[in-house]
Amino acid sequence: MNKILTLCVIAESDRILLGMKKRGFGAGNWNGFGGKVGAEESIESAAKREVVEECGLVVESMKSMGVLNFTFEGQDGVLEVHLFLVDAWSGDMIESEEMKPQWFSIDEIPYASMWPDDEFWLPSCLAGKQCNGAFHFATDGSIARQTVTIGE
Ligand code: 6OG
Repeated sequence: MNKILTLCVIAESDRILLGMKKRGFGAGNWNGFGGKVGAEESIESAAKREVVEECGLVVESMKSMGVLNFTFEGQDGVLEVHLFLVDAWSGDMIESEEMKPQWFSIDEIPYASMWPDDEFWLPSCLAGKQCNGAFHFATDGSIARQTVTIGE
């Protein structure tokens, strides 16, 4: 069964907000904010809901940046992750049960503590380029195969 998820990258010209995932899938990694799209909601409203739930910020403006498909050796199904770049928000940042948010300089993105696919698309996403791709993960968590297409 395919699962549809969202991933929001919250960024200004020189810094990016990442969250340390405290529990569940990807715990111990810094990542953008997002999660599963509910049966009754649009992908965009799920993306905004996940951001406010996970770090307290209200998305005021975001741009659709592409879709990343993830598959895992020995597991059925595809994680279809819809990517958004958030460039305007309001509200106060909070730590949630799921995520501890922290700003990082664009020059000091902690790729060593992030999903290994991020380095292949995040710089382009931050530069405003569309990112579409597919990553197949081996059982040891490394990337076995990948295709990434970077647009304008
Ligand atoms: P929950 O299942 O906890 O949301 N996600 C990934 N993000 C990156 N960068 N790489 C991956 O490689 C990912 N797999 C999932 C989607 C999980 C959150 O983590 C993202 C969601 O934002 C495998 O609700």
